[in-house]
Amino acid sequence: AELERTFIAVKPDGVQRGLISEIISRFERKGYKLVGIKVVVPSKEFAGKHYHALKEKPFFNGLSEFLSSGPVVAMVWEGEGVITYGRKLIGATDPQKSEPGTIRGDLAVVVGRNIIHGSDGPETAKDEINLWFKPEELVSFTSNAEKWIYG
Ligand code: YYY
Ligand code: MG
Repeated sequence: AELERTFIAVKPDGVQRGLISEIISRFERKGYKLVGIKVVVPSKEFAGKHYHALKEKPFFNGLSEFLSSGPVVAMVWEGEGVITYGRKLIGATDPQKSEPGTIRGDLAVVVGRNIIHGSDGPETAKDEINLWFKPEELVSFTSNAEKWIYG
């Protein structure tokens, strides 16, 4: 299996609502591998760095405030196609437009409280993983299930 990695975070609303295990299980059951995880309360400045691409948007300040309002579960998931397929598992940005069966479609109602973040491409995945994790906080291992997931 190819070493593609993406950054996934359960936002403060998902943590407060008790949805950490629900979100982890959707990635885990799919066959993706968890290679890094921690619980952090990001500062507003750090949240702004994470969302730097959106700094001109009218919702940027509220978004940075929200991400820094409580514990976030920061994760790195690995597997074939995990960046693109991870976004499919998550669903559209606005939960009103997310398909049923997706995380946001099943578990969220409004765009400002959409419970989960996922990197949107290879470059952002690399940048976000580097922003949130030190190299030594990530593991590399072969899971015994891989031969059954990938053949
Ligand atoms: O990658 P994704 O989270 O699906 O959406 P982005 O366009 O990157 O926006 C990041 C974040 O900003 C989104 O998850 C909710 C919030 N947001 C908002 O509050 N209002 C909008 N109109 C658009 C996005
Ligand atoms: Mg995004």
